[in-house]
Amino acid sequence: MSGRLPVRTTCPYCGVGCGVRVSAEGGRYRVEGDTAHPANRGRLCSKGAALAETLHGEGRLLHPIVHGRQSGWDEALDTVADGFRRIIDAHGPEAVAFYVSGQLLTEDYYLANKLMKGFIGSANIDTNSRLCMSSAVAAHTRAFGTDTVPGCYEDIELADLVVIVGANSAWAHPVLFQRLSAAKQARPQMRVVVVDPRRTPTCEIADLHLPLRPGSDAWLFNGLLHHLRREDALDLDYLERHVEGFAATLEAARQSAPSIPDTAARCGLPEHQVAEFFRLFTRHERVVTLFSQGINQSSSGVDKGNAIINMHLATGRIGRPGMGPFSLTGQPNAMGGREVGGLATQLAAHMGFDDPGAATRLGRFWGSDRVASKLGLKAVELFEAMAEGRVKAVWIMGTNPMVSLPDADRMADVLRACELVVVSDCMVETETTAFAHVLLPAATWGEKDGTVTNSERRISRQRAFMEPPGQARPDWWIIAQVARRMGFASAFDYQGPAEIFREHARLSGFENRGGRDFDISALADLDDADYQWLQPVQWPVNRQAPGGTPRLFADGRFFTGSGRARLVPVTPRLPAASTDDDYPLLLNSGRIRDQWHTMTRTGAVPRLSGHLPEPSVQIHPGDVARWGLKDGDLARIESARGAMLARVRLDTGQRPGSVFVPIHWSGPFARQARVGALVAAVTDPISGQPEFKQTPVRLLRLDTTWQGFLLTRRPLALPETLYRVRAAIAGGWRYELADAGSPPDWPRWLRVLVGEDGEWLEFEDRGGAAYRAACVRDGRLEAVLFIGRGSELPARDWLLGVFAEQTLAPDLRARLLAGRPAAGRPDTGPVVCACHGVGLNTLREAILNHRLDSVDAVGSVLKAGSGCGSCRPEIQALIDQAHTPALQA
Ligand SMILES: Nc1nc2c(c(=O)[nH]1)N[C@H]1C(S)=C(S)[C@@H](COP(=O)(O)OP(=O)(O)OC[C@H]3O[C@@H](n4cnc5c(=O)[nH]c(N)nc54)[C@H](O)[C@@H]3O)O[C@H]1N2
Ligand SMILES: Nc1nc2c(c(=O)[nH]1)N[C@H]1C(S)=C(S)[C@@H](COP(=O)(O)OP(=O)(O)OC[C@H]3O[C@@H](n4cnc5c(=O)[nH]c(N)nc54)[C@H](O)[C@@H]3O)O[C@H]1N2
Ligand code: SF4
Ligand SMILES: [Mo]
Repeated sequence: MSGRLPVRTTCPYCGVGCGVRVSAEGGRYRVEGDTAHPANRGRLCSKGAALAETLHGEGRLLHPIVHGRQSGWDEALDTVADGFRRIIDAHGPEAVAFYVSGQLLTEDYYLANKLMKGFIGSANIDTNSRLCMSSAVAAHTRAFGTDTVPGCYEDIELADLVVIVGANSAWAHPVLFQRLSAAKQARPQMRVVVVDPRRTPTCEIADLHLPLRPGSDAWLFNGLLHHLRREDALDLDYLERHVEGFAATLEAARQSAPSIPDTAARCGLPEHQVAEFFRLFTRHERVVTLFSQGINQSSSGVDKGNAIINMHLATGRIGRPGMGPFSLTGQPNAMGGREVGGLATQLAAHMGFDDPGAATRLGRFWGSDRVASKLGLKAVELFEAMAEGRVKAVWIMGTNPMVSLPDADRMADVLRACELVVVSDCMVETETTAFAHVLLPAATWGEKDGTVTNSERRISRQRAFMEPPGQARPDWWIIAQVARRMGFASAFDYQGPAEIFREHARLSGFENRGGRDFDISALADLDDADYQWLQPVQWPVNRQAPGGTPRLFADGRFFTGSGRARLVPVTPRLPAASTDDDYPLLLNSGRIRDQWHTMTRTGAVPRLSGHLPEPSVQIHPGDVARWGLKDGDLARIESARGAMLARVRLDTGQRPGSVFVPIHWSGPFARQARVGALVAAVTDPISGQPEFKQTPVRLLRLDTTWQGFLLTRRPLALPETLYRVRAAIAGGWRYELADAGSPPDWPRWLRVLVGEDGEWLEFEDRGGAAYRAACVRDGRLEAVLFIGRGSELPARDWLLGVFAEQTLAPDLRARLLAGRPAAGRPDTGPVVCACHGVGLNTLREAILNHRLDSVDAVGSVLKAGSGCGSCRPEIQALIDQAHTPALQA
């Protein structure tokens, strides 16, 4: 444990950007919310609260690997530099590419962009932010002339109406959601509207939920704009002085959504809901509209973003406290990546390819005559170019495209066809590392120093507090080393991240006479100690605003040529593909509460894996019978592109006709569970962002001859089965298994896998269709296996509790193979509160028996909901159910 503790740093997960304080306690790391950080003021969600449990180092990539062999850094770096050099010499700079990530630190990102655009001379650097923020970036740029998020988190608390569109913030931006919930509790007159086809936990605080037809948002906002005009609720003075494009935009709105009934019909909503939303928006001046992937990830995502911004501009509700359009960023440094120009469509420091002087300005600053002056390939185009052999070398850093890109199955062929695939990652086993010719071990959170920028433009430090394991190195170092070996030594001669940050800050002010919003020139002269102690600050940070800037555009001046903001006429479009007889359901994909993306960090933490341990497909109860399915069945989901397997979960919150699947599972955790395999590579024509939320699919019951589950102390190399999911549990691992063939010889397999030792309790029925076994070793449960046809298998929760204990209580031994407690003994049910390990059954019982009517009342009896608070919406839903007799289970 290092002497650097305690340390203040920033959470590596979502774009809320919470400050955390890491200290040492009893030889272990302790992570808590930083009470001094303005983003979270001490709060953390379930993922942030479990960060200490991710510092175990398991599964880490510890040394470079070149063509499958362990190597030293020199050999690996030379292989990368020589490979890129050789391909550039033979085919030109457009034949190589970087594909990077909003999870890199700003300093890493700055160097990757500088190397590719500044010195290799191609703009073929794109990032997973293409899949995430690029529609919002393009919408901002069209409206404001720059990629600017105008407001700050405080605005969400100050607003009288918060509209949440295409965002499940309760799960995806939990601490921001908690801030909003607290503000609403303090000011009950505040109104919250959620616009989302499905009823999500975010709806727990909503006064109005609009479960609109998937993809129909632009009609809703166009309808609202037209309504505002009819109601005389536009700010004509503001429009006159600060906005252009007014007439055409209003005309497009009128044509597409001329009335409330028409809007309601287009959006598949009851008229009274649309009318109520329009009334709320008209009545409240202080409105913040939060939007995220339900808007961005669409083949018309840019237009939808502009339809939202249009309403704010037309009412002058921007740039002042408590109002504005607010694009929520996903990754911890999605915003920082945009600052350094990490997208193929931008240049560094918010310069653009449309500015004819930008490339030469960058050339002057960097001392290079090769700066890219034409757009590079956007993510989906980039991988297409690799498939066609136009791009022959790619360096992937901090992202897992084999899982997260659309048409994901095809990516295996694409990467196989590529001459040189370099991957920098901190983990050995991801679906992408499997394709690397050169694998470079990256340092990760806790081991590296730098900065990140959150959704409200706040730059915060990530600080190292432990040494990287093995030979892992920070990404900036790896990039600089490759650059030097490619012949750019003097431009990449950095001593550390502070020096890179100063250069980045200097560039933001370089020849910037107020024409570029991103300006942190006041930070250009920080010395190393200032950088070490840099306090969270919102850009711009310059001579006019040395303490940072919470809000932009208060003066009604924008960064367009005319200084006016632009309204953008929007003609709504449906998703690219619609359902038909073959594919009658619409697949929606997104996040769950306790997992982060492809699970490389969160997947190994038991208390984060208990909430939703398996890939699932959520479906409305009214839809299942049609497909011959019931709750708990295994299903095969098929689209025209690919297929996946998942457990069926009934959910009355689903819009009939659509299903929801989480994005998180991939090879290391589950067989055939990547939802990306089903999604077609259809993108927005402007932003290039894929349409991840609307894919026509069909659902089939997975025919199995047997199903089962296994609890073990270690991960095991199990026999191949059709369905296999691994989840971290207290004290070991849980596997869910199923297959269509004859069952393996489990009694034998189990002994091979866990060893013969110990006491074996076994039960096998005559036909071999059922087998149950438990191995007790040194007084502790070593393994438990249950195999059967499916439905007769017990719920896993009680056994999980028994497995978690260090010693097996003697009276439980007799119950083991029954898999459930003796009558009258507690069975807590699946975990809802991850902090205090409180299960669903316990909560339901307590709510009924003690007549608990608030989340706080539940907290005072069970502690549930009193930790990080991420489960509070779910507890509220249970309370609501208990008080609505028809819904009681
Ligand atoms: N727990 C957790 N949190 C995360 C992440 C994570 O992996 N795990 N990832 C982070 C990242 S990178 C991102 S980008 C953010 C994403 O944050 P969010 O965008 O909030 O999350 P998603 O679950 O992708 O999708 C948001 C919602 O869009 C809805 N939606 C689908 N189609 C439509 C539509 O046509 N119209 C409307 N209005 N809504 C629609 C979905 O039903 C879903 O509830 O989360 C960040 N936070
Ligand atoms: N179907 C569907 N697909 C989606 C989405 C969706 O909603 N639906 N959402 C999209 C969105 S918004 C996003 S942001 C993407 C996310 O998708 P990805 O970016 O592919 O997912 P991650 O698992 O976050 O990948 C990060 C990788 O970086 C590694 N890593 C962690 N720290 C470091 C580090 O410091 N340095 C380096 N070099 N590596 C590191 C991790 O081990 C991991 O392998 O998925 C997109 N794909
Ligand atoms: S809300 Fe949770 S995941 Fe997001 S930054 Fe804060 S603690 Fe991390
Ligand atoms: Mo994202």
